[in-house]
Amino acid sequence: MRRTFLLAAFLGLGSAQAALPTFEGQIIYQVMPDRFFDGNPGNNAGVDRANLRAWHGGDLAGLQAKLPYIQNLGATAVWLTPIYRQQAANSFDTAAYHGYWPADFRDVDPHFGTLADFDTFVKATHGAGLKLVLDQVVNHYGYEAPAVKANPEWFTPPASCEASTSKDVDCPLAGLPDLDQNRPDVREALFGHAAFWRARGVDAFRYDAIKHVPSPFLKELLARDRQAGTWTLGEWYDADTGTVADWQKAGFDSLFLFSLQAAMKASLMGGQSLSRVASVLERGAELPRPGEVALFLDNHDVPRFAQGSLFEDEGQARTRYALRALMTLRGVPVIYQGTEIAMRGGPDPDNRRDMRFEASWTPAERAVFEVARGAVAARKASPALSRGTQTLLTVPETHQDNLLLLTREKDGQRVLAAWHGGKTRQTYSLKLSTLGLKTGAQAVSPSLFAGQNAKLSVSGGYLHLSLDGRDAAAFALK
Ligand SMILES: [Ca+2]
Ligand SMILES: [Ca+2]
Repeated sequence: MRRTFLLAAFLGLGSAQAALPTFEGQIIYQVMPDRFFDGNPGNNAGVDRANLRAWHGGDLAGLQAKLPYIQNLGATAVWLTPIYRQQAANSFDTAAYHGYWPADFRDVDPHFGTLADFDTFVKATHGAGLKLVLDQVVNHYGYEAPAVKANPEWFTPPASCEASTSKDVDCPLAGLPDLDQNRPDVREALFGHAAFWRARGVDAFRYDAIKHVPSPFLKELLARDRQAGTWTLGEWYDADTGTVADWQKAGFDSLFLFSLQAAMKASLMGGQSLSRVASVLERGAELPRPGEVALFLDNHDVPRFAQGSLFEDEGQARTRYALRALMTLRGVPVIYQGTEIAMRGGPDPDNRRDMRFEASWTPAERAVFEVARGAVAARKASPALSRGTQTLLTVPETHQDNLLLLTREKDGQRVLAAWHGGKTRQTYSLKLSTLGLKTGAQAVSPSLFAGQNAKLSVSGGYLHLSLDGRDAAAFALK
């Protein structure tokens, strides 16, 4: 930061030209702490692991104990779903284990530990070389939070919701007590929450449910984050490229690209044409900062990726394919705990089953993990894959259902990524001029991903590509 400033000053640019916060090159691992690892049975009040709607006992101590696991996978950052103090009561027979029913935005829920435990955890995370992304709720309190009765004036009155022309913003989300950000005291409190966690060493915020929060407030919040160097990632459920682009222009560093998640699920898991994915990637030029956009296969709000196949082995095979494919794309990959072993599960709360670690894995789950680890390592080892520009190649129409090709380029290094959605191994011979690809003749090149039988060669103006069924590969291009 200081160096950037000095360089800017030297160039006479002034501090306003300081670099924007960036996560390009990072790989985020998403953790739901209650469902990750129990490091302290002493804080397990009300825990019932047989009930998916109850607390399960995972905590900050457990997460800290498992940082080596996250490092071993190769992730460089951890995103925690909210760890705030939650409402004590259940709502709809569900406990607040997920963290989205806050009662105190400046405290840690006792199920997760204490503020002191959080500070220790931040030190450990940074000591392990990982960045920390904290989930921030700015739209609502929990249904049963004491503040709802103590300070009813903080919340949007029912009449405002009825009269509103922006019902998404001014009406309660799932009936949750909706904060009125038009009030200066509410705004100041929310700015203060961000400052509170920033001061404890958090590197980035994931802002929950931004579709339901007024834009003028969000913009001011984001301006403060940017000023402080905090990277921001917004969750606009179902966002497509246009929504992500709009919000990057409005001050978010990143949003989750839900349209790509839906396309990857339909194509790579569901067996639909890869042209669905291509049609999302074709819009990449609309994004002001494509390298920052968060890319994911699943999360805690959608059914598990592997659940897209009825059969466990197919779910695992297609998850291996999708994890490799994800690591070839421009953006910031986010891996939800358990996706690296193709955990199954339907909609909430079934997509929040307890994480299982090495000792309880089947050989097939271990194989998925090794593919994930290998693909992450290959991405990190390649500047082109981590931070390169991305160009979608024009695949001949006869192959568009089963083949997707793109190049990534950085500092003169180029990588060709190939996704093959066919059921069996196939060799493609494609005319370079048709693909719009300029490359010199070269010898056979193996994939950058370890343990994969994929080959690329170029001869006589043709690209020859050989890939196993449902697999994605990445080749260094000369
Ligand atoms: Ca515990
Ligand atoms: Ca709202």
